[in-house]
Amino acid sequence: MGILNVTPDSFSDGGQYASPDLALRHAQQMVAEGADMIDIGAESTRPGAQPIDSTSELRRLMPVLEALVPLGVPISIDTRRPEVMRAALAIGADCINDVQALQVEGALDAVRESNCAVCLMHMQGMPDTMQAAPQYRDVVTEVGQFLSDRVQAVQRLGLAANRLLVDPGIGFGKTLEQNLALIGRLSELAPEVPVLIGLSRKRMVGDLTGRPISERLPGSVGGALAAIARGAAVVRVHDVAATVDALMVWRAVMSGPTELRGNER
Ligand code: HH2
Repeated sequence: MGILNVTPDSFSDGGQYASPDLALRHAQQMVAEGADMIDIGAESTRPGAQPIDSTSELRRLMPVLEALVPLGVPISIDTRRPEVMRAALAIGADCINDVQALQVEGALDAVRESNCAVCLMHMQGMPDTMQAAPQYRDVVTEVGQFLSDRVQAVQRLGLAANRLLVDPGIGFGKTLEQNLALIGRLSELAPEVPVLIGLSRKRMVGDLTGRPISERLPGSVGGALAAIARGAAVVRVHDVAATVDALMVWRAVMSGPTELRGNER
C-alpha cells in the first residue's frame, strides 16, 4: 500500500503533493513501482496533529480522488469521518482505512451500504495527545482484544470478514517497546483477519536507528520485511520502489531457486 498524503502537515511528506497534479503523478509513480493500492490521506494523524473539519478534508481529497479513480488503481481513503467516507465511496474508492476503527457515529453506516474493504486500526487516545503517556497492562492482549471486538461488532452489523483488515496502529499511543511487542506477536492479533502494518519513516524507526525522518528509508524497509516475516499481509509505505525490491529479493532468498523462472536464474 503506497501512501499519498494530500496534507500540508503530514510528518514526513506534508505539502509535497498538495496539488491534484502532483498527487496524481506520485500515485502513478507508486503504481509503476509496484504498489497494489494507494492510500490517500487528507488529514494528518501524526502525534500532536490538530484535527481538521470535514469540509477542509473533502476540499483536499476530492480533486485528487476524482483524478485517480479513472486510472483503475485500487484506492483506499485514510479517514475517520463518515461524510468523507460517503463522498469517497460514491465516486469509486475501494477501501476505507479508519484509524478510529469505524467508531465515529455514522461511520459504520457509511461503509455498510457499499462493498468496500475496511481497515480497522487501534489507537489509544487521539493524535493531539496520544504519545504523552501510553499505558497498557499487556499491550498485545489489549490491542488484540480491541481488534477482535471491532471485527465482531462490524460483522454483527453486516460487514463480511473477507472485507476486513486489522492494524495495531504502530505509533498511535504506543512506546517503542509496545510497538515491538505488537509486531513480534502479530499472529496473536485478531487471527481470523489479515493484518496491515504501517511503520514507514515513523518515530519507531528513528528511535531504533537514531536517524531523522529524511534518513529512515533503510530502517523502514527492514521493518516492513520483518513485519511481513511476522505475518503482516499488507505494509503501508511511503517508499514503494525500495520496499518492493527488498521484498522481491527477500522472497526469492526465502523460497530458493526452484521458484525462479528459467531466465531469472
Ligand atoms: N499511519 C499513519 C496514517 N494512517 N493508517 C493505518 N491503517 N496504519 C498506520 O500505521 C497509519 C495510518 C501515519 O502516517 P502518515 O500518513 O505518513 O503521516 P500523517 O498522519 O502525518 O499524514
